[in-house]
Amino acid sequence: TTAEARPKTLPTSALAERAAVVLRDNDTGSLVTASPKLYPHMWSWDAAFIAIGLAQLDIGRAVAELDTLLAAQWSDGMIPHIVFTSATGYFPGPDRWGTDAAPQRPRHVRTSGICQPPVHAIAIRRIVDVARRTSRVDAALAEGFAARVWQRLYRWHRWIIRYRIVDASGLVAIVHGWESGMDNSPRWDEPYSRVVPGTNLPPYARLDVLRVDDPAERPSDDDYDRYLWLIEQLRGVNYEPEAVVNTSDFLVADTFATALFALASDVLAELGEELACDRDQVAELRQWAARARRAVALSCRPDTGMAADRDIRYGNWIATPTLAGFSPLLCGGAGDRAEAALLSTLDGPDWSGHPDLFAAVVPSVSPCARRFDQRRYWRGPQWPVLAWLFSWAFARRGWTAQAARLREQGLRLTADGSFGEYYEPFTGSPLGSTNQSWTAAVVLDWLA
Ligand code: 9WN
Repeated sequence: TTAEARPKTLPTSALAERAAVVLRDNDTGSLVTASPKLYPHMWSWDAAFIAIGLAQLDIGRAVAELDTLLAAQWSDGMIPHIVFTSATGYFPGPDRWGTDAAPQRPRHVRTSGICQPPVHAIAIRRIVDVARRTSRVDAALAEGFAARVWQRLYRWHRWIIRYRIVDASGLVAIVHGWESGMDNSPRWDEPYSRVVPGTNLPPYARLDVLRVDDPAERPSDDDYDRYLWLIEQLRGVNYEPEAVVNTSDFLVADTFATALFALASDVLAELGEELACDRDQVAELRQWAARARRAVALSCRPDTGMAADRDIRYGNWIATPTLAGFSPLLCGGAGDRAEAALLSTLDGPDWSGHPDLFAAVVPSVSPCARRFDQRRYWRGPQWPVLAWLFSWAFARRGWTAQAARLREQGLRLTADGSFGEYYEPFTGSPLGSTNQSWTAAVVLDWLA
């Protein structure tokens, strides 16, 4: 397929209008679902990006979105990866998760029992910044909200420190690929190859494959057996956080989640200073950020300079070339020379500078890698939401030109107004879900 096969490019005003309509249409009143058909619930890291988009429309609605998520926080501090609505079209739903017996669960709403990357402080930062530019009333609203929920965010970060820094790497550990947000990334192939579903895995029927054009855009059935088997293991220990880490067959140190934790801890500390929150807690956050940043820098492979994950159960580094390798660029700490080298790798022909890409947006896996698969989910396609994350982090780090380029190329990718969940890198066609809320949200922010 050639670029000519692409749908039309909408003018900016029409694109923004359409993005707003997507968020409005996916709004149930108290939450914006991740997408209309494929994901009819609230996802933790989606909600953060969605709130950033909502801030361009209505600060009050943006704040309400995060309030809904934070109200589902578990009593130990964990923010669950899914807050379920009453919709039934997604599997695994709340019955399969079986969190109702976990003592830490919220009482008013059903949730999953794992978490997702801690990007929420970034959303609050962005909402406050946007609100300060719109009006005094908005600024007061956003700052009041930030002050009110700051403690909750602190407890979320403390939960990660308490329960998820479990080996000498100092990286944040995950117990399920879903916790990384990059479910079937080749990053997890090796650890998943060692997860052997028991013969007592209860039967199930996938729904996700019915909601996309082609099942080859989604994880495989073998992957799903493993995903579901891990849920059985988590249920087996009733989601008790220490037992989860001790028993899960999947226990991996995630360098990308660690970079986001470092970045978000710094952002939260900064907000804490602005809002005169508890000084000791602010100091703790700074320490956590520094430790996480160091861990990410130490995970970099000497040959490529790219950050790596670590299989904690088996004690080996996983150096598969995925966009997670660029984690140090999000949080800093690797040193100027290493960062410059990593930036040129990012812009180079193996990545965003690959000559055949429709838009110069970092693909989830290098098109030159053996395991690259241009249509399958986290195994090659481009994800606009990640382009936004890098562009925001780059702007914050003062890399204005790189940030602007990512924005421009992210908008090129999304200009047809379909708001794909992810995109085929060579043709730029949307894949997975369309009208995906977080894609609409980041487009709105880019267009502001
Ligand atoms: C499982 C909602 C979520 C995103 C994840 C993405 C996908 C779920 C799924 O959708 O994961 O959590 O069923 O595939 O991988 O990053 O948060 O958009």
